[in-house]
Amino acid sequence: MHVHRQERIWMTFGLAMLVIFLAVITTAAVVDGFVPPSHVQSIDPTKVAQTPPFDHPGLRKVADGAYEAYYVARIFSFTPASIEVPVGSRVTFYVTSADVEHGFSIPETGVNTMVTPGWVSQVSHTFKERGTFLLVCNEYCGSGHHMMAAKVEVK
Ligand SMILES: [Cu+2]
Repeated sequence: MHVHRQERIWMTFGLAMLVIFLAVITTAAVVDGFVPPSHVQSIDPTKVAQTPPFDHPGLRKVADGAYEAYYVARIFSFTPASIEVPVGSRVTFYVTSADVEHGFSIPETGVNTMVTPGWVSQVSHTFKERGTFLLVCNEYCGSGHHMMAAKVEVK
């Protein structure tokens, strides 16, 4: 079979690019410990209900004005469904999924992260205004996705 010289050049170029891209991705994965952004802690997604602190999700006070909130996302709800913090509180959210990919977003606050099974997402926010903040899933996760919400009460 005769392959035209220019065609051979472009096939070689394409193949070389493929090899370079695979080498870069493999190097990033192996050498740099490639993980999704902000997801530094891993968890067995099949054992979320038995893994502390996600076996008892909820709000923990760590200091005056500082809280940690542990959430489990699963189709189609967040646990806890509601938390209440004093105005001015800094809340660090730790979120994991017990099933599929979810989102974790509190509009108008900058709290917005993906929730990937096997990983613990972490995001912090200081609530400077009183009110009821809606917490929603913003990654389509199935037929009940639009009902997947919780709330943060700032009093
Ligand atoms: Cu969803």
